[in-house]
Amino acid sequence: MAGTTSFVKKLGNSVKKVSDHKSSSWWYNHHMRAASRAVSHRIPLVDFVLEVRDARIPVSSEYGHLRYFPSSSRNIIILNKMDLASHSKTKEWMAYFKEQNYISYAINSHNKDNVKEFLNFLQAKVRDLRRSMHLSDTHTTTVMLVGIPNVGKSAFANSLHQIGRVTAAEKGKLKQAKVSPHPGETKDITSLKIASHPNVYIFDTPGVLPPEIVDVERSSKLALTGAIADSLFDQTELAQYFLSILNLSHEYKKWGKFSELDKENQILNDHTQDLVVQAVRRALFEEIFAFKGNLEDENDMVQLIEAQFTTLRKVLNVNSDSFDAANSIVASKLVNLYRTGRLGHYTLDSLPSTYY
Ligand SMILES: Nc1nc2c(ncn2[C@@H]2O[C@H](COP(=O)(O)OP(=O)(O)OP(=O)(O)O)[C@@H](O)[C@H]2O)c(=O)[nH]1
Ligand SMILES: [Mg+2]
Repeated sequence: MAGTTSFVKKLGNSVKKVSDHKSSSWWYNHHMRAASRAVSHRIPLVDFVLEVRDARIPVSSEYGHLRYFPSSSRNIIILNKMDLASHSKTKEWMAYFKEQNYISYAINSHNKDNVKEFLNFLQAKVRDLRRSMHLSDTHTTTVMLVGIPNVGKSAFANSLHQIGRVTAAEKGKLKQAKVSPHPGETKDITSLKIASHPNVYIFDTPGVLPPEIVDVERSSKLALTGAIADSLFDQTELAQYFLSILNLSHEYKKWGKFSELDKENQILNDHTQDLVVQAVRRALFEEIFAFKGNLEDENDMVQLIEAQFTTLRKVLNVNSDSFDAANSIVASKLVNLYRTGRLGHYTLDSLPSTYY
C-alpha cells in the first residue's frame, strides 16, 4: 500500500542494518546459534512439533528452519496471539493453511477455555499416534514448541502445563517457563508435563530468527510485533509504521462514536489506564477525521502522522526539551498500546492474491 511504503522501507532498512552488523550482541548471537542447532537436532526425535507463529503475521513469523525437514502430519501450526489479530483474517488464514495441507490452530495463550480445547485436540492426535504405532501405555509422548522470538511459546507451554497436569500428586509441582514482553528471554530447552497416564511432555525452546532477513516488509512486521529487540532501533520508526497501518484501516472508525455525555461517564467510571486509551483513540480518530489529504499519497500520510504525534504529545502530557526525545516517549507508549491490543486488531500479512 503506497501510504505505508516509505515507513516500511525506513524501518525495514534499520532492521537490515542491525542484522548486517554481525557484531550485534542480540541478533543471531551465540545463544541463538546454539539454540537453533539444539532445536534442529531434536526435531526428528519428538512425536509432534508445534510451530508457534504470531496470528498477526501468519507467514512473516514462519520458523524457517522447519523447511529443512519433510512436512508431516505431526507438525501443527499454532497461530498464537489470536486476540490481537483480525478475527475474520485468522479464519481466512486457517482455511488457506488447510488448503495447503497444513494443520493449523488459532490460540490465545491467556484464554483457559481456548487452551483446554487445544489440549483435547492434541490428546486425540496423541491417541491416534499411539494406535497407529502400536505404542505401549508406558510410552511417553513428546511435543516440541518451536518458533521465532516473542510469539508466546513459553506462555503457551505454561498454560498447557497448568491446565493439563492432572493427578493430585502433581498439583504441588507446578513449574513455570519464563514469559517476558521482550524477545529472546528463553535461553534453554525445558520440559513441562502436560498429561499423565500416558505421559505427555512439552518442550519449550528459545526463539530463533534467521541470520539475516532481506525482505524489508517482513523485517518491519517482525519489529512492530515485537520479535526483534526494541533496543536495536528507533521507537519512532515503529510507531510511524503502525500509524500508517492504522490510518489506512477501518479500526479507528469505531472510536468516533463516543458522545460528550459518554465522555463524562467514562471519566467517572474508568480507571486511569482506560482513560489514557480512550484519550489516545479519540485524538487519533479526530486527526484522521479532520485530515483532508489523500492517504494513499506518501507525503500526505507523513503530514497526518506528524499531526498525530503533535496531538499525542499533548494528550499524553509529554514534556521534553528535545523534540526527538518527546516523540520517542510518545512512540513507546503508542507501540505498547498497539501490542496489548488496545488500538485495534490488525493482521499485517495478506493472503496470496492467487488464493482468492
Ligand atoms: N495478547 C496475547 N499476548 C500473549 C499471548 N501469548 C503470549 N503473549 C505475550 O507475549 C509476550 C511473549 O511471550 P513469551 O511466551 O515470553 O514468548 P516466547 O515465544 O517464549 O519468546 P522467547 O522466549 O523470546 O522466544 C509476553 O508478554 C506474553 O504475555 C497471547 O496469546 N495473547
Ligand atoms: Mg520463551
